[in-house]
Amino acid sequence: MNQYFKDIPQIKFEGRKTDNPYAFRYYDENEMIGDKTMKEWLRFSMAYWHTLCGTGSDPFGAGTMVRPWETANQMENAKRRMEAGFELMDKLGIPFFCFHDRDIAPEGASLAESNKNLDEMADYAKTLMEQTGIRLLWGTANCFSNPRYVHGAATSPNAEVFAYAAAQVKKAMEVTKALGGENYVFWGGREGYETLLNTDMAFELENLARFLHMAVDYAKQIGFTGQFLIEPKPKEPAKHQYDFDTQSVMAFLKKYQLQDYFKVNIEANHATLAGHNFQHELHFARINGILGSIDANKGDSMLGWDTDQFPTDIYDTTLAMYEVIKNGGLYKGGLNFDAKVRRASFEPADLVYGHIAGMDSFARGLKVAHKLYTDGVFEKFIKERYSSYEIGIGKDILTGKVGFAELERHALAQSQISNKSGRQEFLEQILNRYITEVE
Ligand code: XUL
Ligand code: CO
Repeated sequence: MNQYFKDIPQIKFEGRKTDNPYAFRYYDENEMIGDKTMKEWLRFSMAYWHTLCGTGSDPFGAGTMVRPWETANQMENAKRRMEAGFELMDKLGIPFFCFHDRDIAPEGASLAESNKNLDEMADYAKTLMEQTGIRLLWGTANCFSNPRYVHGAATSPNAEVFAYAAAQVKKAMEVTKALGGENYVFWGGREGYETLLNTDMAFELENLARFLHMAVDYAKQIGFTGQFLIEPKPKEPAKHQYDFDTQSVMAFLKKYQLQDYFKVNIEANHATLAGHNFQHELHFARINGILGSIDANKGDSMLGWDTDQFPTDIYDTTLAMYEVIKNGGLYKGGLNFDAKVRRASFEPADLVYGHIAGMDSFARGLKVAHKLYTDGVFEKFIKERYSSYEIGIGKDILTGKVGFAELERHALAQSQISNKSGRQEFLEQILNRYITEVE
């Protein structure tokens, strides 16, 4: 495949000393890190929407992206885009991709025509997947761009919209299954609200649960065994999004008996919009057994919206991979670059640089995190920090031997409590040392 990125060579691992901008300095897909190769740990994926459909337009100006494969005829354009996408993934050695139904095929004048376009493009994707060995990490339905979704999809007050969204998700699930997708994602694009003056929140949440139960039923019906994922995001496009963060998604799943069927797809920039950091969201998901997959990107601490930048912050990638390692890997999930090159990075080569930067940042993060983990740096400290629960009154609390009355007796008998330092700065210094020194 060498049609649209003719100037770009196959990107290979060349190590830290290389000056070649078209090479990996850290990502060596075959390098063993513990019991898995880098490729197995990281399971990189290209996000079809940003990389192939992004134009660079913003509220102040038109698109800037130079994409030599774009052409006027819609279906022809969809095919050329797809070829460009597979060529790019192939050259970068990216093993997976993710898409929305409307990314790969244009919406038609009717639902039937949209479905027909989607089938045609899914067939073409299958051919290119067979040719390259590239696989589908997840599929999803875009139930937010078309104006019909102005008030939401499953949470729209209009039952006709609920029905249309169901039909769209049904089809997207079928296509995901046909392409061997390992997961299916629900990002609640317009599932939220602007004002309670016109919103029945209780009813909307029930409808969202109804919709997701229907999806679970349909997956069983067609034998789709991929993992269902909800992607939390606190705001944008709606002021209040129902899937605010992992903790609220979990409460929702439990309340509506959906917890056995869904995990979360955590996006770094969504975590920061929710006032958390990336590691917090991953950690919370992991300790609750619902860490499914990752949308790998980063935000900008100066900007309050979803900037979807390529992830290049080694602190973030290290601490994210620390959680992935503690999770035993991502299983069916992967690291999907839900990231777009900046408006001013408009050449096709920038797509290559963006992905190389993201892949190397995560590869580096993986190496550092694995060393931190195997050296037990934080584990040992944390264990010691809670060691008062291993003996005496702490042990009695854990074994249920004592209640308030016994604890009051114990507290009254103590003359002084002594605490130990949390040593945050000391630990941050150790993290710095690992980030800069690990080979
Ligand atoms: C939006 C977002 C989506 C989902 C898939 O912020 O992240 O692209 O990842 O619908
Ligand atoms: Co995302």
